[in-house]
Amino acid sequence: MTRARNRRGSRPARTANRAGPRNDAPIELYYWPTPNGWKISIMLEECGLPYMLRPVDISKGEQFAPQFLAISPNNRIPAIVDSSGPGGRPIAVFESGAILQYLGRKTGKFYPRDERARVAVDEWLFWQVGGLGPMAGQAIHFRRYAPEIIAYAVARYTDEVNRLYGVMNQRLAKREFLAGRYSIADMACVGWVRLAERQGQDLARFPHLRRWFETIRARPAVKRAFAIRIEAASAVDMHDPKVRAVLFGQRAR
Ligand SMILES: N[C@@H](CCC(=O)N[C@@H](CS)C(=O)NCC(=O)O)C(=O)O
Repeated sequence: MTRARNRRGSRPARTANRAGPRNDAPIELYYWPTPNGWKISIMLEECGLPYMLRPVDISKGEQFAPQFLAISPNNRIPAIVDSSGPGGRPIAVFESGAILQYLGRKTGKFYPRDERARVAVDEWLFWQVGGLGPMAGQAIHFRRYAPEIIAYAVARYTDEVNRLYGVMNQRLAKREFLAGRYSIADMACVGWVRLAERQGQDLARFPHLRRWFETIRARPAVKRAFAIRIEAASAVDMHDPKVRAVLFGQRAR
């Protein structure tokens, strides 16, 4: 893994209080600037939680490093390590949806406690991790990275993402945010909508979705999360055979 970077500046490492020592150590975010990575940087910024970036250069295969696999056995970012986990002991969490729910429970923010409201957030969160993310990912793959243009695959994934954008657009016609109030479900989706063009989608055709996107993009925390630059990521060439060999054609190890 590449050099860690302190995102939120330094804070007093520990503050004693009557309940005993409090651990203010930053949450470690194993990160690469992609729609799945952004979900968690957005949530950490929104919650004002101190965190430290641990960039994982997925173009170089750092996601297969044994230290990373111990945290994220699916060799995917994002993952977090929270040294002040349940019972005051460290916890590692992988899968973006699980991380968002964990941080929502930990902070009591953007993940309502009321059961009806929570079910609505869970519905849209699972809709994203099981639908929008994988379909948009495939659309981008077949439109930009496949070694040959396979018309059927391009149409299939572009159409499916189009359908999913339509579902969001309709939902947002009557609500400000996907689950009513701004929540982790919106944070899960916004990074994918940010890349609409790469998925062959035109936001002008989805006015409610566009309004939602502009509203979220204007939030200071989201601006900060989207502004994080990882130089090595900007330099990745997806046509480089070495990068392609790492990212594509992965099989069981
Ligand atoms: N279901 C996972 C998906 C995560 C994912 O696909 N991460 C990508 C970056 S967006 C990754 O780490 N790719 C590394 C690889 O393909 O080896 C989640 O929601 O956390």
